[in-house]
Amino acid sequence: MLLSSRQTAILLDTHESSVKRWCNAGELTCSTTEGGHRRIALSDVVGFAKVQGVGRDLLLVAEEAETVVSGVMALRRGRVLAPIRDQVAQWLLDASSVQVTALFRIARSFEVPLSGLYDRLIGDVLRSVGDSWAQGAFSVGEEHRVSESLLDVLYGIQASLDAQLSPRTPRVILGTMRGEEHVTGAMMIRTLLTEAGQTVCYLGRDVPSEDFLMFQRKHAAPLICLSATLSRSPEDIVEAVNQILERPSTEAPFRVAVGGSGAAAARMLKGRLSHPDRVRFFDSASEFILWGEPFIQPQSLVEHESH
Ligand code: B12
Repeated sequence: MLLSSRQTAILLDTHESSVKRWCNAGELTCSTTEGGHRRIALSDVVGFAKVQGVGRDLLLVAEEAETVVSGVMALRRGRVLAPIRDQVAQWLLDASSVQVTALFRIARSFEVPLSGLYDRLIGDVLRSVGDSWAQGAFSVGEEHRVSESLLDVLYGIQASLDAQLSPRTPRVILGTMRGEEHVTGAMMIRTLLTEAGQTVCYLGRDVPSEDFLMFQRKHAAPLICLSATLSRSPEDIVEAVNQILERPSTEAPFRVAVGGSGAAAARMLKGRLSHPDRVRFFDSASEFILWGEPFIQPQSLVEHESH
């Protein structure tokens, strides 16, 4: 696989001018296109990184660099290649969170949005894990191992984002609905909101409806985010949302965003919601971030929605 000097610079965590200098000095092997652009083999970049001790993340995935870099390039175009999906599944199964975190950082430095990584790459990985489990090819322990490794990655991302944020009053209350143990989707939304500069009141898994309300009241938060997977029935999701909507929205008005694999089926029952205008269902994290973009810096989520 051949890389440009800019791509090489990103992988080596350095400036393009340094790459050009190393090429000119013959320290980094490169060829030149007819148009005069430098092309550097990924294997040479990895070799250089090892010798010079540069490119921390590249070194962490050095053995699988081809899979990672070609997979990241495809993700930039919105595609998930099978080799990177299988590699991430294997790393999660091996509890190699460090490599997955390095892959995330590499993808981020190539401008793959975090929401895209979650929806496409991690979504695909977990779907294939879920299918294997349903077919009996994956044990419960293996499924837990994968989820816990992924949570390690997500908590790491959360901690690094928290370090860059000055805490403010939370504007978003987030958790999984009552009875819902699948928590990775909610953690993903937490990191995305934090990345967007929001302080999130995160309640984790299996949260009773009244507790979402309690925290909404405490912080006068304009948004409650609920995560629910296919393991919850659509009727149960709608009932949980209705319990939350019971509170009159005038005191401290708020909306409810429902996401997770259960959201699509629950959306079909939207007519059963007591205040459908205050609820929005999301199929993906990317869609949510797109919807939320205008309110990310802003006065009020509710104001934004009513415009
Ligand atoms: C890991 C896993 C588990 C782990 C969860 C560990 C954990 N700490 O989270 C454990 C082992 C505990 C588990 C338990 C169970 N599971 Co399970 N599990 C999964 C698996 C493999 C992955 C789930 C996951 O994390 N998905 C990844 C997230 C990223 O996807 P997502 O939820 O759709 O979220 C994305 C978007 O929807 C969005 N999003 C998510 N939340 C929100 C919120 C908002 C506000 C917004 C805007 C967006 C948003 O962002 C995410 C990024 O793309 C799925 C397989 C699958 N296909 O999903 C099965 C799966 C969901 N589980 C299933 C089942 C059946 C169960 C159990 C009932 C098994 C059992 N008999 O005990 C229990 C139920 C537990 C409970 N009460 O909740 C079934 C559900 C199918 C069904 N119709 O019932 C699935 C589909 C597996 C299968 N193929 O059969 N499970």
